[in-house]
Amino acid sequence: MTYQGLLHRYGQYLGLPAHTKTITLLEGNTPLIPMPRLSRGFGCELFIKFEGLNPTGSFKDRGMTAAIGEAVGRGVQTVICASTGNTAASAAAYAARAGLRSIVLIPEGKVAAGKLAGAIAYGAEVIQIQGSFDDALTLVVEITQKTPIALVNSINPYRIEGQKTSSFEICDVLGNAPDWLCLPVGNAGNITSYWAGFKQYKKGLPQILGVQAAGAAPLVLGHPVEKPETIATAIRIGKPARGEQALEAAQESNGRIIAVSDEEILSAQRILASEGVWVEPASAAGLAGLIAESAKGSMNVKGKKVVVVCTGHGMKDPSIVTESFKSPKIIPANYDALLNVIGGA
Ligand code: AN7
Repeated sequence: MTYQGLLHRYGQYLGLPAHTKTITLLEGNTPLIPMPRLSRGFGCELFIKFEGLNPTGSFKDRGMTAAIGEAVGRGVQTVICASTGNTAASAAAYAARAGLRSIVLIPEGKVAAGKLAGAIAYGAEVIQIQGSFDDALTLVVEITQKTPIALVNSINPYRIEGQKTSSFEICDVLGNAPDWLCLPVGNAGNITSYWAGFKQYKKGLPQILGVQAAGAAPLVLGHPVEKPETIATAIRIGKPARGEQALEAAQESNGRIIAVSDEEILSAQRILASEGVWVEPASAAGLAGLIAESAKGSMNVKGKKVVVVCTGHGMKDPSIVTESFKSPKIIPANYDALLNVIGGA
């Protein structure tokens, strides 16, 4: 039978109320891409779980099919979220699918072009906040406590349920859990979901490496960051809602949460692209973390299976790439000019 989406495939493993409706864009079922060159470099078997290939270009669709389906089932008419961009686009798409009104709050000027455009295209009411993601989250929590508007940030437990499905898929493809799972950490919903999913699926447990951006690393510093800053705007978050659970996941799995610089993130983004996988900056943090830890000798992955989760597609944030390159050369439309500019084969 053709693929029918995550609730159809894994619904029996998810703690969702009976009233949950199936609102799907056939999310999930993303490829686990072998990376032969990177594998040789590390002496391990490395795979990218490419979550950028979900319908709206990020892993958020896994949680949104569950959260929006639940909201529709209990008669909700309007949903709201705070977002660094990907949650906004995903909420907007699933709300559109379900015929709901969606409102998204984003930090002014700090959302990548592909995400903002997505949210607008899917018909969300987009509101910019003169403040951070954390300020926006505080506002949506308050309004959903005082009105019937439903919250679809990952504080919503059904988001976590839906996002567990990625760990199930990894186990189903590999036969078992990998030895290590490396992923970016922002508001800390995803690391919480993976750990819950691996524990539930009983196909072994990976060690988890959670990676924050150095300018937005509350879980590494041990305190909230008032003014988070990073080019990886997706994870520009100073007060993660599920910070405690993220630390628990790292500790219980015998892994850790570390921080990497923006330069390390951009370098990892280039490395992935050089093997044909273009991800947005935040999504390269997992690989940046793996590179940093291996270089320090504090993570031995020799002969191990390592999955690096790439959470969002490169097309979400085109300007980060185009702005760091010189504009393509312009030549007259003739053969000699072409030959001259390419200088032979
Ligand atoms: C590409 O969209 O928080 O640790 O509002 O977009 O579960 O928050 C996005 C987060 C990693 C971090 N990679 O995941 C939002 C938002 C990408 C992301 C994360 C995000 P969490």
